[in-house]
Amino acid sequence: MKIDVITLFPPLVESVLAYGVVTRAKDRSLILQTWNPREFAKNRSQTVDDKSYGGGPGMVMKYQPLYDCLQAIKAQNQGQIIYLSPQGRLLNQKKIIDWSTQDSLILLSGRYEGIDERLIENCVDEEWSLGDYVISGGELAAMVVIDAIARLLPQVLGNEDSASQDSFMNGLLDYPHYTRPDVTNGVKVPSVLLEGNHANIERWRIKQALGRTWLRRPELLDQLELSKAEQQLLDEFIAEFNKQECD
Ligand code: 9D3
Repeated sequence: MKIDVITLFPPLVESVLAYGVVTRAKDRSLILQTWNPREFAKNRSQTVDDKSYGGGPGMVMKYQPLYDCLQAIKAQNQGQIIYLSPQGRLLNQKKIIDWSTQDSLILLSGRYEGIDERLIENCVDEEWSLGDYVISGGELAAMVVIDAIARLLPQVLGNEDSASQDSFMNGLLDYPHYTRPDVTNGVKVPSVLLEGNHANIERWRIKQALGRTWLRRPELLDQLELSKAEQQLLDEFIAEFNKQECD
């Protein structure tokens, strides 16, 4: 997969390749290329921003350098143009999975107050946000997208990895995890995990995943169609939770 990123800070976006899953981007046939719109600015000072029509604080990214940069990319990448912005739809794993199956993508990272609206109307296919909080530009958002996609790409060589067992792959939060020792500061690991009965362990994990989703992210449950067995495990969790509350 090829990902082209338009950014005023190429080294920032490229630093996503320095750690973790994306380090081995090549093993996952991921090719990352950054493009600086400043190199497409026509005036001598290579200006990429200007004042906002209508006034007010903050600068806006100019149309022309971004447009010319996009035309150069489009000569070699026909993928969707994704603008990362606070005005976008809330990004989710379903969208990441969709993107991970594409041959190529173009990510557009904004700075300042954002980009000239006409570029969004003319050139942008989709606009996506990380969430309802403010970061200072689209680069970190692009890096999040790159990381999330990279870990889903099949490794050309090497071990099967855990991505397919992910939390969110099934629409639920993950169950709790424990490792040695079996007691820390007097707190024991749940005994079912030490007993070696794999059917019981699986049931406990599903129950915890359902229960934690019910407690912390109930809106995720609304989007799911639980099986009879899952509904029963959740009912057990809720009953035990309510009992605990009364104690
Ligand atoms: C005057 C209002 N502006 C500052 C509070 C709005 C604003 C402009 C540009 C807020 C943030 C940004 C830069 N943010 C991004 O480019 C961005 C982002 C984000 O801030 N939050 C969540 N997801 C994303 S994706 C890109």
